[in-house]
Amino acid sequence: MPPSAAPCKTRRLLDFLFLREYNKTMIIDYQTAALIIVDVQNDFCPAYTSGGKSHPEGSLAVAGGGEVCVPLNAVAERFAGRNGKVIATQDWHPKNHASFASAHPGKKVGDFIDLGSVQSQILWADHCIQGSQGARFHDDLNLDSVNLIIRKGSNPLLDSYSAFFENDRQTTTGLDGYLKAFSISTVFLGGLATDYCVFYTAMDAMRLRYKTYVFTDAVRGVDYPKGSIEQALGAMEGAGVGMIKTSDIPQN
Ligand code: VGL
Ligand code: ZN
Repeated sequence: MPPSAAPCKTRRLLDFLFLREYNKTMIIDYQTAALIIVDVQNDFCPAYTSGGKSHPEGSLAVAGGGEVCVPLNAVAERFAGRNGKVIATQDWHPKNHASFASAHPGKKVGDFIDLGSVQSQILWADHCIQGSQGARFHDDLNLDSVNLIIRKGSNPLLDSYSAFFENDRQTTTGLDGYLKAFSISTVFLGGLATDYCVFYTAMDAMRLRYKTYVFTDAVRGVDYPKGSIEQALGAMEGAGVGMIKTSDIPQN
């Protein structure tokens, strides 16, 4: 359940005063904050060349997917330099995963099905298959600052959009335990895709009572069904997620 409206309003007012009045400089306690980089993987990115190596378009490419690398690298370096935690997630499906249209004869990409406890699971093109090139992180994402990699979506029968829980909303990925073990109470999110894995991660973070921010310049979305990016951004904001830019993080 999202927290009640009152704290959200207060929170938005505080963010407003804080970000505007203090010249958009956030003060971050890196001991209690973590950066979560969601699914910046080849299959979610258009074709690109990096270090002389060309990569084909990913099977579930989102427009501008690779563009999140530069701003996220900058924030990750900042966190790592202050001994803050940086977590990266990886969609990591077995072949024939239940979220693939190919696993359901007669169904096609974009169809919806009921999947056990999960109603209206969208069927995707095969993507992020364990060990494949498409499942690897984008080559321009700097992993040097990353403390922990969480792989999700490995249950062949269940999808996992959120970095915290599988789509049954109950099975943990272990991320909440990790963050709690380090007394982390604030999370900053960026990555792919705005309307799926970033959205579900942000909503779960709120449900788990983390103070939650999304970097609007460091996310890109699928926008299927049409309008789902706008809807996801609106729902996150309505739930009290702070919408900020990576440039709001002080770089000095
Ligand atoms: C994602 C669709 C299917 C995501 C993962 O990372 O947003 N979207 N699997
Ligand atoms: Zn997936």
